[in-house]
Parts: sequence; structure tokens; C-alpha cells
Amino acid sequence: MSGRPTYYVTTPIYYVNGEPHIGHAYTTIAADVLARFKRLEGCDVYFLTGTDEHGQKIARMAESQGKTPQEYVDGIVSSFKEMWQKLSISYDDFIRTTEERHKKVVQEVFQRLMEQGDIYLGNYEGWYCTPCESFWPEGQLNEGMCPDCNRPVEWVREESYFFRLSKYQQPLLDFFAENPEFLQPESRRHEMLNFIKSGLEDLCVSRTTFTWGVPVPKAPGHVVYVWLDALINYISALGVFSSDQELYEKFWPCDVHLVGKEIVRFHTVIWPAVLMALGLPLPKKVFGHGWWTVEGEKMSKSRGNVIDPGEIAAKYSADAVRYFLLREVPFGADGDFSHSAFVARVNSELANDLGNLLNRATAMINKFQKGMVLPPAEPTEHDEYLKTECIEGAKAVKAAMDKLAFHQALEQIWRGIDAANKYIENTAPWSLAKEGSGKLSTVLYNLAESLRIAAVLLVPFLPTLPGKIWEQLGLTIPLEEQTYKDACTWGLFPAETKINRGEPIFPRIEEEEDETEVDAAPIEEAKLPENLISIEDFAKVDLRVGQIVAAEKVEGADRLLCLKVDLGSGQRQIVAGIAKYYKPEELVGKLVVVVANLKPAKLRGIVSEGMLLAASTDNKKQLTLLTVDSSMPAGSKIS
Ligand code: ME8
Repeated sequence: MSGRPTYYVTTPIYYVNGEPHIGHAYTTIAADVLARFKRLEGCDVYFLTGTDEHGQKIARMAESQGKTPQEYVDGIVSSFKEMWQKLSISYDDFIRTTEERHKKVVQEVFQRLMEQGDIYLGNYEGWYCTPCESFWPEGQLNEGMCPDCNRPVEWVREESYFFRLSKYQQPLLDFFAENPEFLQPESRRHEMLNFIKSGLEDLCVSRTTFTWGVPVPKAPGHVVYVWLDALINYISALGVFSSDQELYEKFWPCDVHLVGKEIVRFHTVIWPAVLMALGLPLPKKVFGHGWWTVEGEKMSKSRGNVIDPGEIAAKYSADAVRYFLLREVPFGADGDFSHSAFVARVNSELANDLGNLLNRATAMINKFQKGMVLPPAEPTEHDEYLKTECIEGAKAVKAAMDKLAFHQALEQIWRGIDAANKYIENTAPWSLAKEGSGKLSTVLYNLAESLRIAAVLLVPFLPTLPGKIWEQLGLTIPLEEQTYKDACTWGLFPAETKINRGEPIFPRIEEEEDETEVDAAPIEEAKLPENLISIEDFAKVDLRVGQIVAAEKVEGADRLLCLKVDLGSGQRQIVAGIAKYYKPEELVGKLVVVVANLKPAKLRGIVSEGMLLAASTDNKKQLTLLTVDSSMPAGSKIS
């Protein structure tokens, strides 16, 4: 037995009633990133995903395609497995509810609960939603429709087995009180507590209206309710109750079940109650993440807007898909997948910030040091800043990952990357080379070092870019052997390394077709007003989104403020005549519009490297800076 800490992470097991889509990919990518991060930290990880294959919905789907349920599910399961391969998902096990190893455990659970009286035979009648496999109390129906999917419900009456969920109401409330971290994010916890407090009814856990399910032991005609069947996957995959329980003993209770917000109730009420009844430990955490819409609309087959993540991965790379999904929105919040946001973000952050950094660093190492990373010589005044941003950022990644704040973890990795880009501007290695300065080798070493750190930290997130960075930096120690500790330690880059400069690792996505392009047919010039400019004239102005990172008054000038503005590729100093309208502290953090290609000018002796756009009344009594909403990263082009 190894003494390493263990970590068990799961995704929901997905219904096989359709092809995998971006929502399934989201949870699975998050679980994969977490699993890979925990491996980087040195944990012994078990990462489980799989498919939920029983139930009436699936039987009907198979029938509509003229297949047996087994033939039908086998086909879709292959699509899921292929998708996970395209997205570089490193699961340790893939459980299918139609597998013998699973069915045996479901029957064992049922049998045990029956014997101890936690499952009993009764009668059920009620409103049933077939697509959701759920019964609904009359009062919860939405004008006669299912409150979840808004489709018609059916009145169903059957002899059924019931699980004594009501008995576990108080134990569940006690458990929630003793384990405030159990359900996250916090908002979902309140929702669930209210649900439990409102009273739990016993749960119908068998069906007689169809046969595609796990047979209830010794009760012909009954199959196990699909949700009870499905939840048990988390322990059946570990071999619970079998002769070989080694995995179960090693990994249960699981560290986190990742689920979408709509199935939190099943995971934090029914599942814990079943485990309590079995006398088994409860999961340490359930995280209910948000939902994705597509271009502002709910994703659905009928709308035809279901995104195939495999297709975008094939077109733009799995790195881009994984990066966008985890960087775009906090894990607990809802998000929108829009093509323009996807392209803007990966271009700005993967192509510009990261790709260009590597490109510039390796170009300079080639040009100024014949392709060798040399030991640092004379220090520069900017070294400490770079080192601090890289190392503090790296150390903060763990705290962010432990909170499942993937977007924050990436932000922390970008602290180092942004600092390295600024470091190039601040140290101007081309001038150091011209002067023959001893600082040159320090600067180039530090750049290589910050790229090494970024590559290791990005291993959990991106399947190919870290390896490409590693290769171009000429590092020969295997990337797979790197640890999180290595990423938190400055100075491990082996000096005297020969780099292998290569192609840009993430070329910008240039969209093929621009429907806004001007038609060639000319408009009669004579009829146009004289003060018009051509689109080419306008295009000369390079407008960019900038984020104000610092602002201060200019001494001796009442109207002026001196600002530091982050333009994605580096910082600019801009002097603006806005002191009458804004206090310096109000400005920090604002996303503004910057004329980025204005010739530098001096105002009161201070260099200003650009201009901010603002709207003002004719008498200048009022003035407002043009701002951009927070979804646009600094550096985005405005056109
Ligand atoms: O519920 N945005 O399976 P399922 C984000 N079989 N995530 C989404 C999403 C979206 N638009 N759509 C789906 C089931 N998901 C059961 C689970 S577990 C014991 C049984 C993700 O195929 C999200 O993780 O309907 C959600 O919980 C899951 O897919 C639902 O998958």
C-alpha cells in the first residue's frame, strides 16, 4: 500500500438517450482537470465516469430506432467513449449500469434494505414524468406539466416498493448541520436545506410498467427505479460488497461528486439517505455546477443548437475547448457558450498571452544567445516582481482548486504569464543585447523559468500545449514526472539548456468568412458629404479594451490623472484629462476603450502612450469614459 493521500472524484453517469454534448463535456472536463491536478500534487487518484442505461426513456428510444435496448445503448456508449478520448479525459474507470458488476450491487443493496425494513411494498399512484423518470406531487405541477421539463405528465398507479426516506429527514438535517462544506456552492445548500425541512416523503423505488432495468430480487415484474440504480454506481464501480473490496476500502467515501445543479437533490438527499440506511460513510462533498446555454438560448435538440464538443475540439483543439469552458465562468454559475466569446478568449489568452510569450522568449534566446538558456548573471530591478507573481500565483492555484474555482486557478497561472509579458517590456532585452549588458542572460533565464512553471501548472488543464512548451524550451526531464511542488519552486530551469524554437504553439483563430465585408460595387462619390472617411482610414485606429490597474493624480496639474492600463500584451502609461470627473480609486478595475497606436506624447513632462475614449457634453460639464462589459478580456480588439 502506498502512503500517498487518496482522491476519488466522479461525474454523473450520463443518460444514453442522445449523443454527448457540451454540458456532459463540461462536468467531465472539470472532473478530469481536478483528477490531473490531484495527480500532480502526488495523490493516488481514482476518477470515475460512466453511463446510465436503464429506464423507460431509453427503452422507448431504442424501440423508435428498431433496436434492442442493449444494441442501442452499446452504440451511444461508444460515442461517449470516443468523445472522452477526443477531449483527453483520463478516467480510471467507466461504469455502465448494464454491467453485471453493477447490477449485482444494486440487487444486493435492494435486498439488504428490504431485509432491514428500509424498503417495503406499497401502492403508488401519482403524476409521473417519463422523460425525467420522476413522480411529482400535484401541487408542484406547472399547469399540469412537469415542473422540470414542462412536458405532459401521466397518471400512474402501480404496486411498488418504497424506500423510507421520511425516516432520514432528521439525520439528513443533522448531517448538513455538522458538515457545512458538504454541498457547494453555498446557495445550493440553502435550497436543499429548505427542501429537506419542507418534509420528505417515502420514495417509490421500483417500477412495473416496463422491464428495461435491474430486476428487484424475488419480485418478478418489478425493476429498480432508475435513480436508485444510477446512484449506486459510485460504489459498485469500487467493488463494494464483492470478494475484492480493495478499491472500495481505499477510495470510499469519495472526495467529491461533481454534478449539474438540476440533480443536486438526488445526490444530497436520496443518496446520503440510502448510504445512511446501508451504514456506509457519506461522500465528503457534492458540487452542483451551473448550466450552459448556447448563444443565449437553452440547448435543445429541437432548437438544433446542441454543441458537439468533439467537433470544436477537432476544429480548434481540445486545449481551446477545455480552457474556454473552465475559464469563462465560475464553476457554480451558469454560462453562455458563444462562438465570438470562445474565439476572443482563446485568441487573447492562449494565442497572445501564452503563445506569444513563448515565441518572443525563444526568438530572443535564439538571436541573442545562440539558442542557449544561460545561467542568470547580473540581476535587474524587475526580477523580484516576476518571481513573486509566478510563485505566489502557483501557490494560490491549490487553494483555488480545492474550492473547485477553476477560473481562479487559471487566473493565478496567468499572473505569472502576464508578469512575464510585462517583464519583457520593462527590461527590453533587445536594448540589453545592444549594450552587451550582463542582465541579458538573467532576463532570458527568468523568462524560460516562468514558462517552465506555467507549463507544469497547465498540465491538468491543457492536454497538448504544456508538452509543446516543454519541447521548445529544450527541457529533457519528462514533463509527466513534474510535480506541483516543482511549479511552486523558482530556479529549477537547468541552465545551459539548448532550446528548440518551433512553430507558434497556438496560432490565432482567424475566421474564414466575414459577412460584414464591404461589397466591391462603388457608391456614387459625388453624392456623399465631404467629411466622410473610408473604412481603411478608420481601420488605422487600433482600438483595444484596456483595464485600468492603477490611477493617481499628477502633481501640479488639476485636470490630469496618470493611469496604468493593461492592454493584454503589456501595460501602458496614459495621462488623461479626467481628474474633475473621476477619483483615482474609482477607476481601478474599469475596462475602457484605448487608442493603442497613438504616437506617444508628453503632458506636464509625463509620457502618455495612448488615449482613452470618453463621451462629454459640449460644455464639458459631464464626461464619462466609454467602458466595456466584463466579459471582454483586456487586449480585445474593437472594430
Ligand atoms: O441526469 N450545462 O444524466 P444526464 C451544464 N443519468 N451541464 C450539463 C448540461 C448543461 N446544459 N446538460 C447536461 C442524468 N449537463 C443522470 C445522472 S448520476 C447518478 C445520474 C451535465 O445525461 C451535468 O453534469 O441528463 C448534468 O448533471 C448531467 O450532464 C446530466 O446528464
